[in-house]
Amino acid sequence: MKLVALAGGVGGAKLANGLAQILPPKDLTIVVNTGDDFEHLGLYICPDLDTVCYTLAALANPETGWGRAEETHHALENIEKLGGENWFRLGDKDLATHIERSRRLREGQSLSRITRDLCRAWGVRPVILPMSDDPVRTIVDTLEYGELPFQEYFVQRKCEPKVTGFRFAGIEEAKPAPGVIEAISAADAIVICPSNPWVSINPILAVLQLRSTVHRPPSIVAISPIIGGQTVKGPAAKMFAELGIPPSALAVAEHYKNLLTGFILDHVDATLAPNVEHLNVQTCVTSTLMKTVSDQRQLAEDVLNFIQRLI
Ligand code: FO1
Repeated sequence: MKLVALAGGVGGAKLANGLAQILPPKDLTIVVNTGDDFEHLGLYICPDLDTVCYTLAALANPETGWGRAEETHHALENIEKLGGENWFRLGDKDLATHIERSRRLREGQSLSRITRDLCRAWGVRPVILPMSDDPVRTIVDTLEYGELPFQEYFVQRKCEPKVTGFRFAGIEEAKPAPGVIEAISAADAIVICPSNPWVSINPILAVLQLRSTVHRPPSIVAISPIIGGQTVKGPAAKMFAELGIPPSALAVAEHYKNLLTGFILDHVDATLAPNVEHLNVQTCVTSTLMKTVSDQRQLAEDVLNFIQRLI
């Protein structure tokens, strides 16, 4: 079975890693959000791409889910001593990625090609593609400060401002990266990973424009990032609430309802399954919490079995 997984952030990376444990590398393409990318300390940082790549390379920091394992912060500590910015925690090993990627981007190489080469160096075998080689920037509209660039909202202000909306600067001009539409056209299904629907998946969907760019979109299955009304990590539930939508797995299914063939929700939310089915979306109830690599693999197996039943 050929799959395309849409991912961003730690939850997406975990399920992508589970899928990578099961599927042959040639059958898995992971398309990653780049709306979180930004320039910082003169470097081009791609947090979601790096989180997915590090996770699949078994290099990710197990406590945070982002950044590198066994990391040190000597460079950042010294930047701080010089009066530089230290709010975005860039470790020494991680900095090597940003320095090398920034150098190659300045030479005119594309983000997708650089990502391919970095993955090769890290021994990552499934294809990992940025959603686009063109710059897209997520801007969070907030009650207190108006529009904030994503990382200023997320890291610097710790997701505390109240969200009133989102904008993806550059989205009109952004084309899907080379290989993305081809992978989707050849896929049996698209898996929308349990990533933040507003800021991780919406930018990818906005770039893909599935209905107009893909002749016959494959089955689409989403996994709820909201369990029992709460997100495992990150501000997705807070965002739903601030936008006036009670956060729940049902709210996630409604968010994607025009796209979905199937929806996977946790046992905790089993009572919501009939409401999701009323949206004309088939459901699968299972354990969606991924605390260990074996949980990632188990959820990936459940996703694949569910898709087999749908296609
Ligand atoms: N998240 C934080 O909450 N604080 C940080 O200092 C931080 C640094 C960081 C460095 C590199 C990287 O690849 C990711 C990093 N993240 C940090 C995570 C990241 O900003 C967010 O998880 C994503 O953008 C949201 O998916």
